[in-house]
Amino acid sequence: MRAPPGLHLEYVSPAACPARWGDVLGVATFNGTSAGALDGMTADIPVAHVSMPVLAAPAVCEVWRAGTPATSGRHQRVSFRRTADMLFGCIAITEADVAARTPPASGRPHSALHEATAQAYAEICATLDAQEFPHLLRVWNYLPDINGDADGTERYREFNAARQHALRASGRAVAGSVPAASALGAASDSPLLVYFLAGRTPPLFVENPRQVSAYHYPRQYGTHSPVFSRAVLLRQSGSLTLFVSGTSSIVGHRSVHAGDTAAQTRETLANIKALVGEANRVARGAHFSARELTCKVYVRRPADLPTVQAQLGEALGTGTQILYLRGDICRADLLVEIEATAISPLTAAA
Ligand code: 3EB
Repeated sequence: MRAPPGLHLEYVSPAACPARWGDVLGVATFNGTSAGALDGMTADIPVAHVSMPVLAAPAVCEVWRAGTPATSGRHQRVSFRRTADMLFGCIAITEADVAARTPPASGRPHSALHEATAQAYAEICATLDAQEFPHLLRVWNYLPDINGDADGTERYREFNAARQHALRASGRAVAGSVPAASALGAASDSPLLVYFLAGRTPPLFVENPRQVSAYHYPRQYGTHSPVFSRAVLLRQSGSLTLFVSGTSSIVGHRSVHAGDTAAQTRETLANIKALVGEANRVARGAHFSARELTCKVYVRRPADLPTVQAQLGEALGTGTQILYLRGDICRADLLVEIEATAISPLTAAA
């Protein structure tokens, strides 16, 4: 069996992981799938171990394939694998290690999370510069205890400040031409984990007409806005890929439907549908439908799973691939967040 050309994404159980690894760019595992379970098989393929329980299914692997043979490499602490036009990378940094290396006695100016985030982004940007992949397309950020407190500031805000500083220091945009992203809370003893996809040609950046751009959020959400686009569209190798950022029950810049999981899920789906409509409007040849999205759904309270599932079933039907995870959302009043990917072949005419 040959993989079709172009980027490919699937969620599979570790046991069903493919025997054929040549065109696999990278893997993310959930549910604390032991490092060992994949080790023998994955050889030098980057694996991002996300410390987040899978809901309603056993352990799951998120597998990104390129459709053409890939080669692996390492730059500082970034493990990566690439083809001629796509690069997958991941980096994990333990805050305790950062703190141990820079004891407070030496006048550490920032929290360990700030330091870990700055280092992760500096090393990611250095990797992309060295490999000549200038365009960060999609980034997944998992940080422990995201709603907790770091020296008097919410840890997510601390992360935002460090991410923005590091991107600017590496000469990158902090608004407008910025990657799609997700930022979620993982288990409290886990490292800061960042994995990403990068390309050689610029994508289209898509914003949601129902929402203020995250990089323009007012200061009530933190001194430094989150740096991400609502979605990114990539035209490459005969296909069109839509990366939808983590999306929540936010209208304008405000969280809506506090405490109401069903309503938050419906609002989130309305946001995703608006974004898909916007992508179809701005990209020649795009005919995406919400029903063909591959989704990752983060649920704060496991007991809310049936409520969330019912809303998704109603809105998306039964044909979509959906992975449910237990995770903390970056605003304390949000109960659910959904990210998505769609890959569609481009016809010659498009
Ligand atoms: C939001 O819309 C919800 O900080 O990278 C979604 C996607 C969210 C990405 C990020 C945060 C991020 O603001 C939170």
